Amino acid sequence: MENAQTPTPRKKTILSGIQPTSTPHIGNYLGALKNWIALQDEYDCAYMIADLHAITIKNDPAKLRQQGLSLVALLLACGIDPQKSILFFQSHVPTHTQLAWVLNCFTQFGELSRMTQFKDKAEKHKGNVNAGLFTYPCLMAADILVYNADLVPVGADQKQHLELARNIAARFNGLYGDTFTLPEPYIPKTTARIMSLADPTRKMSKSDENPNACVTLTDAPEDILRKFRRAVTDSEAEVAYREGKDGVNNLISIYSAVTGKEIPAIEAEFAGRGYGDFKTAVGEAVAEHLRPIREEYTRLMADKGYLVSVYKDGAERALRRTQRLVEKVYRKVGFVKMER
Ligand code: ATP
Ligand code: LTN
Repeated sequence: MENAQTPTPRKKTILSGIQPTSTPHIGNYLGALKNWIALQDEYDCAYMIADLHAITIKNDPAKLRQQGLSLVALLLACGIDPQKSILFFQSHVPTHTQLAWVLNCFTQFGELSRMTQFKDKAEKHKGNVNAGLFTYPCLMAADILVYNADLVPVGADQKQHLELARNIAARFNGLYGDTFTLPEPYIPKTTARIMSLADPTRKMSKSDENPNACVTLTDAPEDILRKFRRAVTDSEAEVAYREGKDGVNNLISIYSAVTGKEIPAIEAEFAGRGYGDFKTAVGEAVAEHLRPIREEYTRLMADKGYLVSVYKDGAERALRRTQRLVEKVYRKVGFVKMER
């Protein structure tokens, strides 16, 4: 007899991560986190706090711990829903490092040497060019491949790491038969690279020494306004999105992302008005957009028991989801099966 019911297609899988190195900024938010939230209904999502990756740079342990916990609260405040998505700490789920070791052995020294993030960070942290910083992309590939993720929402700076993850996966599949899904990057069009407010030729970064360069998700409204009013633009006084106007383009992208207005509408809105008005409008729109996030964050930070229950449950689910794949990989490369 024919089965009248068509099977529901499997939801596609998403995996992404963020390092707990300091409070996320609007670059992290508009480049990646906003998509994390938006994709939760349509995909099976696993979101991870990449604490293992964070120690590739020198960190104060007490600070790292505190930032890890507040990042759980902030991600929930941004809209991660633990009923829909898995939220966990990378260090709580051993399958990531179990797979990473194997992937290390399928990645060439030359490939890792070409990674621009490695070159940048090695230059910036000359006294601590550790092996973890070098093999960082193998652990990131493991994070993604261990879930068989289809899609990885990230900012543009992570594209090269994703291409490497795909290459490692394809290489392994070529040698051992179909094992890993080849992941695709999911990068927003206009906000893939939010630039520093102090130097719009450089990406906004948490580690910027200039406090006016970067707006974090928990900044007070008056600080947000001040930072936008001081944003570096140009001497033309024309709010237009075009090549050579890095500072203005950046502000238009941010304004568009938080208000939902299209770029031509923004240009029309500020035609004939000075940069002063425009910068104030962007600052106010960002402060207003972040207000509910900041309020919810403050509320959640007072409920540590809830935060613990979320990341504990997340780690358990993540482990269950990924154990079989690691066993499969270990079998394929020739390890004797561990009897339990
Ligand atoms: P930073 O360099 O700012 O210290 P990071 O890039 O080292 O941060 P994460 O905090 O792990 O590392 O980044 C989380 C997500 O934010 C990634 O998907 C990354 O691509 C994205 N991202 C980081 N900076 C920007 C930016 N300026 N614009 C857009 N997306 C960004
Ligand atoms: N390297 C990433 C953080 C990260 C990540 C991942 C992102 C670690 N593992 C897996 C996507 C998928 C960064 O944003 N700096």
